[in-house]
Amino acid sequence: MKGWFGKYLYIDLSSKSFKYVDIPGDVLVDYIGGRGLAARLLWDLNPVGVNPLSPENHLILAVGPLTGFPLPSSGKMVLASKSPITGGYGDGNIGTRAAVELRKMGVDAVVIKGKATTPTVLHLDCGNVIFKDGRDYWGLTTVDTEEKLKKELGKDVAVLSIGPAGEKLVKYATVISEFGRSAGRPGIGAVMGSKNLKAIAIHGCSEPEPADRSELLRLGAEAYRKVKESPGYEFWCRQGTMATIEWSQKNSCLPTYNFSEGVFEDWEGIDGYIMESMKVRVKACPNCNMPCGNVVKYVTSTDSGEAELDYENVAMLGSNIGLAPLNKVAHINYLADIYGIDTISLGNVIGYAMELSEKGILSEKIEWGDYSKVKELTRQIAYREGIGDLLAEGVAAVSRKLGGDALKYAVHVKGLEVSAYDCHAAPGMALAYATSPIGAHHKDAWMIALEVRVGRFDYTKEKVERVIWLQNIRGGMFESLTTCRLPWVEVSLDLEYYPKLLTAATGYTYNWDKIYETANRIYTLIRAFWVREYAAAGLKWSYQQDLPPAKWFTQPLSKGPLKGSKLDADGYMRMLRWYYELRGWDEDGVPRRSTLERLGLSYTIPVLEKLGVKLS
Ligand code: PTT
Ligand code: SF4
Repeated sequence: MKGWFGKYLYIDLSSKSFKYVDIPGDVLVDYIGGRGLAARLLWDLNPVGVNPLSPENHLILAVGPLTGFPLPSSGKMVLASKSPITGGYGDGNIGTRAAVELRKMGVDAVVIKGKATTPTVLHLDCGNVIFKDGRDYWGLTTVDTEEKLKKELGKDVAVLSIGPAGEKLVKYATVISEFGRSAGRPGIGAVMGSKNLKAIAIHGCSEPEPADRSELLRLGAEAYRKVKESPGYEFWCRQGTMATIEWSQKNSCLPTYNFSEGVFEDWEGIDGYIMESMKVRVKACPNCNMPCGNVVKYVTSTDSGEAELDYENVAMLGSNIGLAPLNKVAHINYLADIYGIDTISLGNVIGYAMELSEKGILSEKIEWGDYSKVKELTRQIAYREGIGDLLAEGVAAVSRKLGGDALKYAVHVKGLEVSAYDCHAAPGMALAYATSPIGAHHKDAWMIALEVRVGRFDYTKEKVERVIWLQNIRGGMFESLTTCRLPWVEVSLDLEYYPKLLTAATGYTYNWDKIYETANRIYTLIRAFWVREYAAAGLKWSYQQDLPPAKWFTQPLSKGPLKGSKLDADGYMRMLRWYYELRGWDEDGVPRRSTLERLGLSYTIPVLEKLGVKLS
């Protein structure tokens, strides 16, 4: 089999054993890799209803048939597991040399189960697995862990590690690599922590073999050239995702004061131009020729250092908590990276605590933009000290615990905090958040960009079709290839390259029909996984799980050009029903039997039925 290796590495931390397992060819063709393969492996291997923080939950590291090949931005990988913050499917995508090294281990995925008796570092070395004593590493930050491991194992190893937050099972702890790349918003870092797994150090030596090397190289070289020739290339390399601060402010969707507003009075203090004035260097993921990892040097009256900034980090730790200017935001970003906490959820949780404090629901005084308090809270969350222990559970859990009015201000979907686009005037983006397969995240469908062009207040079927198309391309295709989607999104690299590259890599003909069908399969399988896990927990799946936060329906924007805007509940429900119809799911969002059969997911039917799920 070309393009893929056709096997995964299965590691059991409890018994300190490992084996290689073949993956049937049709599974690879039908799920491609990355997210698709991870979703299939989780369905097959995870015991139904497993506690996400128990040894029986599986952690999956998956690459795809394009990972590591010389083509634009191919140094990405997916980390997936049953999520401790949502109880459903969770994953994240990370750009790091670990992706390339993992592929060179001669596998398409690594699957980890069990729990080590003492803190452990997994050293994956050219096909061999070494269970290294990790006690000297436990308690270290992600930066110190990576530095120490490279000193010990050599700089050829690529490292994925957790910080104190993962060790303390903070529900939105992530996995960090290369001092500022992060993945696994739905608590994948906590899953590692629950397994006593501090880090994974990888060095591989097998080279993947494409089916048609010369065609792959030709297409890759041409695509690299097109990226560089793009009119947007130079500005992208200057600001990267940070240009979005100005764009969001101008379009009134910059999350501000816990998603109460779409504009922030101090936005110029945190925008891409300020970032440029602080920039000291730029980092890139492997095989990328449009680097966007903007590293800045910051100095405040109490702190100084370097941090890698992205739009999401700055919006959530800036405007959403009323914090400016950028040097302060950069330091909080740095703390999140070294502790291994997701910046998006952190900005939500702190913003939520600030709003609850303002409304008198929390007795603790936590004021908007209070830099020292934000630093203290970030540390308390990472180490679960004081109020940090409650906040470490995430917005949904805090709102359930406090009850009453606290529920009105909680901004999340399915338990995952919302990323950085306010949706008071963006029903399509609200639908994208509400139907994202991991809980609220923008990675699957960045609908707001289209809504800004076609109209913010329409609840149309065209928007629903576009949400599904974007989900299938971004969350289905790119997450499974696995390559960065930004060459397409940001510098308009022609999408047509991807089916051609996939065909050249695998020798299997991937046309658009095949890619859409595969993406539909992946989305429906992930939905079946959620329904299965809810049923196993005694909960009935309903359309209520696909609703955006109540706040956007009930509390209109009070300022900015879209003052007075809020979502319309009837319009939203119309869109949700169209969404279900187009996906072939019933009125509660459960896949129909005929849809499961058509997509080759019949194997899910007896499992769901045994749990009492009624399939229409
Ligand atoms: C992603 C989410 C994002 S999305 C950002 S910034 W973004 C935040 N980054 C964090 C960080 O940094 N530190 C931290 N402690 N927490 C963080 N949480 C947030 O995590 C990222 C880039 C970006 S920057 C984006 S949009 C694109 N995302 C891609 C994707 O999802 N898939 C894909 N095929 N290509 C992508 N390309 C872009 O990659 P999660 P990265 Mg990240 C400091 O992981 O869990 O998916 O959440 O991967 O290597 O950092 O690259 O404005
Ligand atoms: Fe990484 Fe940015 Fe390049 Fe994508 S565009 S591969 S996120 S450096």
